[in-house]
Amino acid sequence: MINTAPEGYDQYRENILHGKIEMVEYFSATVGNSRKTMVYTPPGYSVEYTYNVLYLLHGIGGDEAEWHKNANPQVILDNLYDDNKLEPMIVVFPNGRAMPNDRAEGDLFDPEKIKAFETFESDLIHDLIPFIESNYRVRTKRENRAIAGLSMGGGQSLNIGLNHLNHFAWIGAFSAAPNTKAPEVLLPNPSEASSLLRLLWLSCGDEDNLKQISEQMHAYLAQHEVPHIWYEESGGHDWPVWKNDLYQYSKLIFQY
Ligand code: FER
Repeated sequence: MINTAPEGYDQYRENILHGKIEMVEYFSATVGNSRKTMVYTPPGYSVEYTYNVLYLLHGIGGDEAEWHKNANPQVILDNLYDDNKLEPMIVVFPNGRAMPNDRAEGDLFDPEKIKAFETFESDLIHDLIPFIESNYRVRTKRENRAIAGLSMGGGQSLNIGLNHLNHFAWIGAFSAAPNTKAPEVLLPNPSEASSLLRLLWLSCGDEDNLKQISEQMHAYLAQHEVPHIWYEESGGHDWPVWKNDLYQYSKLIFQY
């Protein structure tokens, strides 16, 4: 049983160590131009140490700044460190719409824009991860890499994560959207996936119209005995749910 995040979990604390969140750019051979991503480095970030990395993805209406603008993830994470509930990790907030104009403007359901959420798989694996690994002190084994996201980004996390279990051991989908591939496509070999996964997390608000996507995945996982967490919480397709998910999920990853 997962309890809702305690009161104050998302309130800025004055007298603690704080991490840093900043915008950086990397070159994407996949897209053919320079792309933006936000990167959070934890309190006390030091080149003396090596870090785990969580890639945290946005929804259909967002971009690399969506989490930062709506959820103050740096505050949630700083507080978790202060409470000794988090393994040190860098959190990368990419832009999951991998196309030359990746702004969240115009018709967000334009097929070209939806396709760009698929193209991101290549951008992440071939461009962004290598950039992070050559510019930050990070650990590079699969057990040191996690992927999670909300809605469209939740679908991406399942599609990309389960297709690259050699890259990711910790996978989380918050309110996964209909871009999520069919469970039997994502997990053709459930027992192999089970042995590689350290955490497979699904969550969704009970008032979310997209809940059946998560329920369908959960049913398949249960049927094939793939260990996972299915966390149905109160709420809709909205930030209070995703902030709570970040709080809950981030505590579970990189616990070896
Ligand atoms: C859809 C409904 C919702 C869909 C995507 C979404 C690709 C994404 C929602 C979000 O990211 O918040 O039919 O199809």
